[in-house]
Amino acid sequence: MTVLSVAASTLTPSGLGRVVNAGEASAADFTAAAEARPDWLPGAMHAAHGLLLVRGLTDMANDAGLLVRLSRLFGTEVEDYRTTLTALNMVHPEVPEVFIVSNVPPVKRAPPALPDPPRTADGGLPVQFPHRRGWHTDQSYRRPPPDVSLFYCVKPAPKDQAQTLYADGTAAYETLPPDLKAKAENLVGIHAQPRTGRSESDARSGATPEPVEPHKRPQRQPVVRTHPVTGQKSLFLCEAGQMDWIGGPLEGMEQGPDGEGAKLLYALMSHYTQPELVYAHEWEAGDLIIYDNRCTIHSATWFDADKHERVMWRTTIRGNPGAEYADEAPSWIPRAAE
Ligand SMILES: O=C(O)CCC(=O)C(=O)O
Ligand SMILES: [Fe+2]
Repeated sequence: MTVLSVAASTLTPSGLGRVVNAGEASAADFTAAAEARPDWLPGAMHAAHGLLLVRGLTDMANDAGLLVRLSRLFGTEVEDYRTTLTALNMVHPEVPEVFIVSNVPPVKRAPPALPDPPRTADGGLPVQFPHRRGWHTDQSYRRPPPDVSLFYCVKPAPKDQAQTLYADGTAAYETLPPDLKAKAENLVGIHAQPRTGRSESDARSGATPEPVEPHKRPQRQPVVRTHPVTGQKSLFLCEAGQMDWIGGPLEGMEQGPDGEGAKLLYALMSHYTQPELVYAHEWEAGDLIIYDNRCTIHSATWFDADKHERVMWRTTIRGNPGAEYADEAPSWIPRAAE
């Protein structure tokens, strides 16, 4: 029998992340054990500020359907990427709920650039914004945004490359200095889909923004979200890559990359990603990370994509975004009249 248990210690001193012990269980047995106690994994995730690590599920790589079964424990709707205008070369050919993050064809996604300089002054991996870029919560340019993502390692890059970094939004909110907390409290972020003409370089080019189809338009999101299950408040923000640099990034504040809105966003992001709040995961084949997009952010790191192949599978799950989004139609699905 597979016994599910979770480590006592957290992955950051701030309380983010716990390791789930899968023992010697096969991926199928682990999945069946989790399904037999459907509240257990979600409960463990909530108790760890929205992050769980399961190691050793190597044989899940032979059955992507198991990742979808585990995903269903975290919400009613596991995204079917064939129905969400996702480029099909990034979708698993047999299991369309699985999005593939890889430098291998047909996906051919390039890793992010190395930070400048590549290491911190004491030789460590840079994690804090703005030294580290790319921090985001998945699909924050959609309303409602997804609740949870599962991220599974089929083929890792070598150690010391292609880590994924996770930051603790709950602790980030709790530890905000009073002046920043007061400013953040009722703030609204404006999030934009990449490659819709709203990026920082688009804003700096001075070109007139192209009209965006309604289902690709920027979306408003509260900067402080109250988690619908735990009731805890957390920061909900991305840095440059998923914000609207033409009409935002923060509603009601001076717009554009040099405005007062950008300054406040960057102060909040730098606080959010301080090393005490960040867990850097070195991937091994068979690792699964479950992360709650409502209360964490993450960032990919560089690897040498000319020398190494990396293959990761991701699912995104919706169903409980909180009262803020009650009864909203999905913003990203074109409607008949459009
Ligand atoms: O490749 C990574 O480590 C992270 C990718 C990512 O952010 C995502 O797929 O949502
Ligand atoms: Fe992501």
